[in-house]
Amino acid sequence: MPALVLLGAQWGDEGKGKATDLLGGSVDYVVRYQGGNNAGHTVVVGDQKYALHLLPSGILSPECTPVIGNGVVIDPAVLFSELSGLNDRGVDTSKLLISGNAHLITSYHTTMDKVTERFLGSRKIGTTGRGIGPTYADKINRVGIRVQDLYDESILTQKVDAALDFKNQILAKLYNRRAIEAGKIVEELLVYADKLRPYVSDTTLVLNDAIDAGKVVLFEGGQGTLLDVDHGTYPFVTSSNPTAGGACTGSGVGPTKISRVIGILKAYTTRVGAGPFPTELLDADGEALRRIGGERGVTTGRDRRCGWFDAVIARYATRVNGLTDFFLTKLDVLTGWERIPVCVAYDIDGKRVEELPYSQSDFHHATPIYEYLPGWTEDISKAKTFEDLPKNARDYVKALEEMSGAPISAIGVGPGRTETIQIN
Ligand code: 2SA
Ligand code: GDP
Ligand code: MG
Repeated sequence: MPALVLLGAQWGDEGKGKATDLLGGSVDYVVRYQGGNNAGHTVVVGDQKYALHLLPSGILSPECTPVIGNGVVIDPAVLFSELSGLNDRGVDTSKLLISGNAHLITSYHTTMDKVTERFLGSRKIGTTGRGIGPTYADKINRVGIRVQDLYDESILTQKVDAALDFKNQILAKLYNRRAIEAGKIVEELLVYADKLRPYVSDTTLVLNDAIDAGKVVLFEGGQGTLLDVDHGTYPFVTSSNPTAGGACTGSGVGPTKISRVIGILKAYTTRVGAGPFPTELLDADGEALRRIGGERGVTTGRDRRCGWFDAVIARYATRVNGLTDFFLTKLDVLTGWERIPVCVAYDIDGKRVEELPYSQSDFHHATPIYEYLPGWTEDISKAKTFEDLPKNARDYVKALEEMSGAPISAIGVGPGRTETIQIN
C-alpha cells in the first residue's frame, strides 16, 4: 500500500487525530495537505492528551516522519509554540519536514480574518479567526508569502509590499484603519527564517522518492468533506480542499499512488461555525450529545452544534472522495438512548431527496426524514471485537454501513488508542 488518505466525512472533528495516531505505527510518513492551525486534532495516549493544530498527528509516533505539505498554510508563531509544547512533554519533533512552497499566515491575515467576520455581522462564517481564508485568498491572488521567500530578504520585501498595497487601501477606505507597515511584517517574518531552516525541504520529492522506495505515506485531512471549498456547504466552508483530491494538490503526489481513502465518520453529526445542518438538535438530545461527546472546539473552545447521524452526507462523502472504507467513531456516546433517529433522506419542499442537493437553497430547505433504530444501554467502551457489542449496537453499525456506501473497517468506542474495534 503506497499511499492512503484519511479524512473527515462530515463537518470535521470526527476523530481524525485519533485515527491517524492509530495508523501512525504502521506508516512511514504522515502528511498534512491542507488547512492550518484552524484544525484541532485530539490524540489520547495512555493518560496523556495532546491537542494538535498544525502538526500532523503522526508526530506522536517516533518511527514516523511528519510532513507539512505545500497545501498547508503556516502560522510560524503557532508552529514553534506547538513544537516547544511537545518538546516539553518529551516528544521528539526533529524529523518534521516542511514544504518550502507552503504559504505563511502573517499577522495581517489574522487581522483581516477577524475584521471581515466582524463586518459580515449576522452573515459571518464563524471562522476560527486564525487567518486561514485571507492567506488562501492571497495564494490564489498570487500575492502570498511562501516559506522559501524568507531566504531572500529583498524578494520578501517586494512580496510583502505587493501583498499589502491593495489591502492597505481597503483598510483605509472601507474600515478606516491605519495602514499595515510592510517593514514591520518583514521583520516579524524574518525572526523565523533561521528557526525554520532545518525543517524546510522539497517535500514533493521526498514523498515521491519514499513511495518509489516502498514506504507507506498517510495523508491526514483537516476539517471535513462538507467544509471543502468546492464540495462543501459553500460559503459556510473553510478555504481549502479537505477532500481526497486535496491530498494530491497539497502534496505533489499523484492520484495513481493512492490506493485507500478512509472516511472518518462520527456515529452522530457535529458542526462548529455557521451554515446549514439538517439534523441539528436544538433540544435536550442535542445538549446531551454535546455533554457526553465532549463536543467543544479544540482550537477555539466553541460549543459544537450537535445532531443525529445523516446518511445523505455519508453517501455524499463516499462519492466525492471515492472512499474505500469508513472508521466509525464515538459509538460509545450513543449508549443509553432508547431509540436512535438516523436521517435516511431529506424532504425538500414536499419531495423525498436521497442525494445531497447541489443547490444551496435546496439544502437550506432540507428537513430530515428519519428512521428509528433501537438503542442499547450496555457499556461498550471495553468491547474489543464486533461480537462484543450488544446486538442493537451491531445492528446500528450495519445499518449505517449499508446507508453510507462503503464498508466500516474500525469502530471507536472511546477516545484512547486502544478503545477501537478493528474489523477484519
Ligand atoms: P476557517 O477558520 O476559515 O477555516 O473557518 C471556516 C469554517 O470552517 C470551520 N472549521 C472547523 N470546523 C470544525 N473543526 C475545526 N477545527 C477546530 C476543532 C474548530 C474549533 O477541532 O474543534 O476549535 O472551533 C475547524 N476549523 C475550521 C469553521 O468553524 C468555519 O465554519
Ligand atoms: P478531529 O479534528 O477529527 O481530529 O477530532 P477532534 O479531536 O476535534 O474531536 C474528536 C474528539 O473525540 C476528541 O476529543 C477525541 O479524543 C474524541 N474521540 C475520538 N474517537 C472517539 C471515540 O471513539 N469515542 C469517544 N468517546 N471519543 C472519541
Ligand atoms: Mg477537530
